[in-house]
Amino acid sequence: MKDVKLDRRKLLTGAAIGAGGMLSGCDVLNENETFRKVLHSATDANFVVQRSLGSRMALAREYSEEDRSPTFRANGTTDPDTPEYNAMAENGFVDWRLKVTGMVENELDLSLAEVRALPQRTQITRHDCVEGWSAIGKWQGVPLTFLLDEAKLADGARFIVFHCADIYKGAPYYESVDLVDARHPQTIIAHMLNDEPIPVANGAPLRMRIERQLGYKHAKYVHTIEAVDRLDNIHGGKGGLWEDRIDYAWYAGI
Ligand SMILES: Nc1nc2c(c(=O)[nH]1)N[C@H]1C(S)=C(S)[C@@H](COP(=O)(O)O)O[C@H]1N2
Ligand SMILES: [Mo]
Repeated sequence: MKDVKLDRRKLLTGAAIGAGGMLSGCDVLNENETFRKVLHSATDANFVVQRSLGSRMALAREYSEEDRSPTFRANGTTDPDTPEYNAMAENGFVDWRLKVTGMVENELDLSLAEVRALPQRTQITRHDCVEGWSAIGKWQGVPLTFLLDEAKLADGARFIVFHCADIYKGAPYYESVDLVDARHPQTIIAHMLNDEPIPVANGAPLRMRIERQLGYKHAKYVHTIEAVDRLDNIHGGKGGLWEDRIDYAWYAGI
């Protein structure tokens, strides 16, 4: 039993390096009778391994073009409306910069054009807001894992923080995830929604898609991505604006 658990952990960890390989690995394991029994026997340790690596790396469902919502509802800040933001919006965001800073060996400072020229991923997914609405949209952007590799995470980096250009009722909006979600294949920094540049209401010019978590984790208006080893010294210390403000869960997995 113990050996099997260790094997599974090793497989999952190894496969996590190439996300595509991971899924086929899981599929193959699930077809294996012994493995199914082991999983269903669900000792605590097995459950933890399954939950922490297997299910967290699984892909969120992707939809077809016809499934898209006629309009993608906007929520929270729908226009940062600061002088700096308005000036950049008027200019089609040619002056927007995306910085990757903190615990990295190679800081990045990219223009929107440079972001658009990096490797891209497109996905049609469902956004679930904790307030009780959902919308399906098509997002295109750069996998966050690619940016983190370009920036070379320093040893000890544990969380990725997204800093946003809007002040929401008095505090700057921000969010954060651990490295599992940061490196999830569907975690992208998007610049397109439904084949158009993202509208201001939905986070122009760059917003996160964290597909395995609830809507408030998907930071809009992102200007800085920061790698850190702790969250307790950032803003209210709980890893996000809503976490600080009204105790929303930091891990909002779906
Ligand atoms: N910068 C920023 N990001 C944000 C918010 C916000 O107010 N400011 N609201 C969050 C919430 S609660 C949701 S549901 C989604 C809404 O994204 P949408 O406006 O594209 O629907 O953005 C999230 N990201
Ligand atoms: Mo939300």
